Amino acid sequence: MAIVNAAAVKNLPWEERPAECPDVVWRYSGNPIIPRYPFPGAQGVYNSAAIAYGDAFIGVMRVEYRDSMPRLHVARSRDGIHWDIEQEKIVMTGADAEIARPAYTYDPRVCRLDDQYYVTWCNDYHGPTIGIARFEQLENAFLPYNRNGVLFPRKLRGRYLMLSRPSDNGHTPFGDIYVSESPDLVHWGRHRWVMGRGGQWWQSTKVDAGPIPVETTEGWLLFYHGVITNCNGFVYSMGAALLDLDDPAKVIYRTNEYLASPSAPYETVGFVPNVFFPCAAIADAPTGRIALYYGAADTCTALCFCRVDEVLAFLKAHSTVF
Ligand code: BMA
Repeated sequence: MAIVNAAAVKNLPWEERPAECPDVVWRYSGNPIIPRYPFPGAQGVYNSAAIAYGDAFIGVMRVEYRDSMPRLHVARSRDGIHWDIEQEKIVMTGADAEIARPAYTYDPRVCRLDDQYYVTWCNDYHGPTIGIARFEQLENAFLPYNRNGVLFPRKLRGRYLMLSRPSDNGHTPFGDIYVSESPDLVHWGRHRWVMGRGGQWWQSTKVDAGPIPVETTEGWLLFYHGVITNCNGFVYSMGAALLDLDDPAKVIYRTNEYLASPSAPYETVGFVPNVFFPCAAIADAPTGRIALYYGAADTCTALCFCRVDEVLAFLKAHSTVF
C-alpha cells in the first residue's frame, strides 16, 4: 500500500516507535505539543487542523476562550511541533450576512484541493452545521444539525465530496458517517451512508470522520473517532477504515479494535476527560509515514505517529464491516 497524490513532506514531525510499544499508533514523547493555556484569555487548544505548507506547517486551531466559547485561530510552525498561534481569531469575510456571525466555530479541518486551501468547521447557524471557506466564506454546506465536515482532497467524477455526520443540537448520543457530493461546493446532494455505529462497544454510540482522507493505492484511508457511553459519559477513541477509491460510500475494511484510546494523563484528565479526537493527518508519500494531530480531553493538542502499511495490515487483521 502506498500513499498517492501527496507530496514528500520536508520536516515531517516524526519520532520512531519506542521499543517497548506494541501498537500501530504511538504517541509523541513530548505530548501535549500545545498546552492548556497557550496565551492569556485562552483556556484550551484542541481538535485542531494542520497542513504542510512549503517547508513548514500552517494550522487552524480551535481555541477555547474563558467564556468557554471556541474560535478558530491561524498558527504557524517550522517543525510541526512548536506552534505560534495568532492571538486574534480568524474573521471570515464574504459570507452572506445571514450566516456571517456565528456564536461559535470549532473542530476545523484543512484540505488542499485543486491547488487551493479549504477550511471546513462546525459553524453555528441556529445550531451546529458545516462551514466552508477558501479565501472567502462560502455557504454552509448542510442544514443544521451536522458536524465534522471533512472534504476529500480531489474531485471524483467531477464532483466535490464531503463526509459529515448528521447530529442534534447537543452532545448527540448517536451518529453515522455520510458522504455528499457537490458540483460547486455550494449545492450538496446525493447523500450516501458510509458507516454507522454499532458492533464493538468502543464505537457503539457514534462514529465521526477525522482527518482529510489519505489516498492510497488500495483505497481512501480514513481515520475516525468512535464513541462508547459508559457510567462516566462518552469515551472517544480512534479507529480507521479503508473506503473504495471510486465510491467512498463503500467500506472495504474497518477496525473492530481501536487504534488508540485515551490512556495518557493529558487524554484522561482535562475539561472533558477521555477524548482522543483526530483532526489532521500529514502523510509523507515516499516513506509512508503519517503524523496525526489530535485533541486530547478537550483541553490540549497532541501528536501521534503511524506507518501506512502497518495501519493497512492492522485493518486487514482486525476488520468487521457492518
Ligand atoms: C463533540 C464535539 C467535540 C468534542 C467532543 C467531546 O460533540 O463538541 O468538539 O471534542 O464532543 O466533548
